[in-house]
Amino acid sequence: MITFAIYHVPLPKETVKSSKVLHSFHRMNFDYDRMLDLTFRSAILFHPECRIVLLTSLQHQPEFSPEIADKVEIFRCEVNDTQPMTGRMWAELNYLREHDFTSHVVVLDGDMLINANLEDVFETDFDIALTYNEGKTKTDKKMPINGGLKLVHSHKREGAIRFVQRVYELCNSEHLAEYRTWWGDQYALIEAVGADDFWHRASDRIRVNDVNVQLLPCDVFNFSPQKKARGICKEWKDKKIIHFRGARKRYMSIYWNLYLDPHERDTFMRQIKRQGVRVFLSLRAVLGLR
Ligand SMILES: [Mn+2]
Repeated sequence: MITFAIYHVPLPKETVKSSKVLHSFHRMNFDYDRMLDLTFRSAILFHPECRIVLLTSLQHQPEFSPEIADKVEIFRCEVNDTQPMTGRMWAELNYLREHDFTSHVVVLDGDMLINANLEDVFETDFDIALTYNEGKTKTDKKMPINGGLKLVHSHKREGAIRFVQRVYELCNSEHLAEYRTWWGDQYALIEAVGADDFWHRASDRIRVNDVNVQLLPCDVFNFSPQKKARGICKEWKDKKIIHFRGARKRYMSIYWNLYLDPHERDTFMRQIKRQGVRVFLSLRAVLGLR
């Protein structure tokens, strides 16, 4: 079983205005509630038994579509909404501390679509898995580990919590203070793993202070299509998770409508048919027909 947990707290206008990055996204007027809804629905599509949890502030009153409204669990904690990166790490840390660990936990961004079943990833015995990008861009060199996805193994409570606690502390430390609204978690992640250990690793399994960190390639597990519309003109069947980072957010809903919504409808029709057969069989039994 997997629990999918997403952090989302609406940002105060002043915080958006004061950050260059946030300002450039928010000008595009993305429908964050719709995106969040689709991330959860995509998780259910490939994991019908999963739990879905929204990590949010004490005040936020989220609204979900009828498809998932009854299923979403809300986890509240006190967060500083003017510092979204530290706020998120704080909420994730608190959630892991409270989680009963009867399931694995996938902590993910609300601009992602789950595009495959992820159970087999957990056959490897890691404490926490993170996705990396070894691209040649300056950003990839500085921040090779993406902040949008963390996978925590249900057998590995202590190690995962220790690691996330360390990332939170780094994120909140003075030398990263200027990145608390954006990038902070990614700087903290590579610092927690150790940049030297990362770039000189012998395999994708790194041991950090007794914590087993599994590295997974973004190309499969946290894939970002190219920014132009061409990026979604085909279905990415071989990608496990698709991340509509930055301006790609505008294509998330279109991708869902084109490729995942038909699956959701098929699943729904199958359920109705199965229930129909059950009703028919019980009627037949009641009436004593053969
Ligand atoms: Mn994202």
